[in-house]
Amino acid sequence: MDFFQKLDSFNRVLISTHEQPDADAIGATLGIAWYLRGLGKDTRIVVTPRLPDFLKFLDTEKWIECFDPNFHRDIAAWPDCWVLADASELSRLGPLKDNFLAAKGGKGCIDHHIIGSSMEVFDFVYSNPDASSACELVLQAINFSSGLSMDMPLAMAQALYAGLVDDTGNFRFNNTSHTVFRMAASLLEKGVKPDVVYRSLYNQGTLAKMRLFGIAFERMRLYCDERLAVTTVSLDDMKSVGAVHEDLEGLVNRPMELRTVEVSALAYEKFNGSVKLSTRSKYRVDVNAVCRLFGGGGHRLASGATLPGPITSVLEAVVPAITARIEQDIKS
Ligand SMILES: [Mn+2]
Repeated sequence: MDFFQKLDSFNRVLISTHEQPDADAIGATLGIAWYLRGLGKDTRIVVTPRLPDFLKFLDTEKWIECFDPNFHRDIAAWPDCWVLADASELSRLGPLKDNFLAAKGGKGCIDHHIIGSSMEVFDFVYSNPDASSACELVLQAINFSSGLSMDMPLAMAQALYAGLVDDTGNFRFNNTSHTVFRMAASLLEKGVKPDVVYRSLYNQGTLAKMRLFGIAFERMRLYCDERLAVTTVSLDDMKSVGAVHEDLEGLVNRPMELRTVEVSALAYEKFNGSVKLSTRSKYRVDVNAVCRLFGGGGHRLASGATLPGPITSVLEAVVPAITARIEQDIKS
């Protein structure tokens, strides 16, 4: 199925992604917008709650709108097609979900997460859980690997490159295929500077973020013969150092640096009183299976879920579930 062929019959395309967008989410929405605008289509990108500061360098044309319930009151009426990139599970849309459901036009999705429960709402789906990133899927959908001669603006190439970089953990995770490297090389030929993207994505931290990581590491606990690392962050923790939720980006990956750790779990409080659980696995343990028990999803080695608070009751449920999964998946 050709993703962009499906979009061909539409003229006003709205592009959205999951809540708290990361580099892949933003890169993919921008990549799609650049491509469709090149075809003369009208596009808008709406994200929630906002475009993180460290990703603003990707939005060179300032296309990205932050969802505002008042300003975007009639957003559902605007598109003749609404596309989700890097998300297919509607619960991950946050406050955009109701508008998405209310929209009358076509609905599509391009995503590399393990397919969730809400697929019947889409008219067309371009999905492959083996792809490293939504940006890889966008590049595949525009036939980029065979389209070196394609005229691609630098800003589009840079946005898609940022998604490849971030979702492969800087080309280190097991989703780093030869296809990813070929695509990355082709994007460099369009003028992308890897050091510029690297500095923009990873060297934009604040003292508040580093202090927050300090609090989290200080409190980190190991379970299950030190194979499970659990970190927690409360709203009070964030307040005490002046940090915000986007400062949590990257935290869940850090305990993976410990030799014995197979799974890292981070639980943090959201403003609405619920707790977001974020999990990472080195390579043996299926953390997606665990997150699904709690209504979440994602990838085999990187998944998440949202549970009712407080954090202590989340840990009471989650730690035994992850421990059981570690014992099931690692037969020593
Ligand atoms: Mn992604």
